[in-house]
Amino acid sequence: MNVANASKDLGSELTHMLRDTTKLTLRGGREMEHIRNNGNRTVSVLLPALNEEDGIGEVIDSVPRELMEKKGYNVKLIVVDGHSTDKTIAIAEQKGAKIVMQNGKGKGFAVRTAFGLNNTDFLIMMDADGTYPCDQIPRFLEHLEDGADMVMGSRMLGHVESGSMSELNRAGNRLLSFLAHRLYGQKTTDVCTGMWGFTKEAIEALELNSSGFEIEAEMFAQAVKANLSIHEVPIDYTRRRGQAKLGSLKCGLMIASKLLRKRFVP
Ligand SMILES: Nc1nc2c(ncn2[C@@H]2O[C@H](COP(=O)(O)OP(=O)(O)OP(=O)(O)O)[C@@H](O)[C@H]2O)c(=O)[nH]1
Ligand SMILES: [Mg+2]
Repeated sequence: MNVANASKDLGSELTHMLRDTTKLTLRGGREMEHIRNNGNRTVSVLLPALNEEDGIGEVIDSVPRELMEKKGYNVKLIVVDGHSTDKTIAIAEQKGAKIVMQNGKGKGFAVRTAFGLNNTDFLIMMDADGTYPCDQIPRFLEHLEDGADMVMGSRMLGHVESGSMSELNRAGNRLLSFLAHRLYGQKTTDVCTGMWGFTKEAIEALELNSSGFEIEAEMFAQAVKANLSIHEVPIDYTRRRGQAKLGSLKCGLMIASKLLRKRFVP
């Protein structure tokens, strides 16, 4: 081995060592923080539900509670119910979830009711119909721990199971996400997503007044206005159990109108 090669090898060895040391320090720091906060960090997993007896049990069972608890989180499972007339509440209660009855009518009212009661450090929200990947909750928490104020799961960056999203909904979502990006200058590929993560402070910063399915667009708009740090995470999307509650065209128009009003009306 000549001198030039030897010094090159030594240089690259040193670079690796330095990188590993930095990693170790970071990891060590994080672990210490987790130990310090063990049992103190609280997370709510929030499921807005209206007549979801076919999916809610499976969704609750799929929340990786043990893993989250092992990581030092205190986990609360909350179902905010829209006055379901089927077995949704009974199933959720039997599975150990806390039931909150929403004020008003519509998903927007449900989310606002639950946000108003939140007292946990983090909150992860997802549909109760079995379409969103519960196993990704820890990844959302990692982003929140790493400095995100709000995390949006993007189905457009993940895999959408055939039959889970109609062509109309897919096209509408693309159009609305494009509109949201152009109006607010913040990239989003899935402004209608149903899987979100928030810090407590982010929830407190969001001023919301939606009653229905325009709530997601409003959360995005208000988060940008409040200068929150928004992370987008790819997620897969699967077929729903039970009946959809969303009427595509009317909801699409309400979402577009919400995005425009929040941008231009003070
Ligand atoms: N509490 C409450 N939950 C609601 C209300 N409307 C819808 N939801 C819930 O909000 C979530 C989203 O509604 P979905 O019907 O799944 O709408 P979507 O996900 O856009 O449509 P799909 O892709 O067909 O599932 C589901 O868990 C519903 O049960 C409501 O008025 N109150
Ligand atoms: Mg759904």
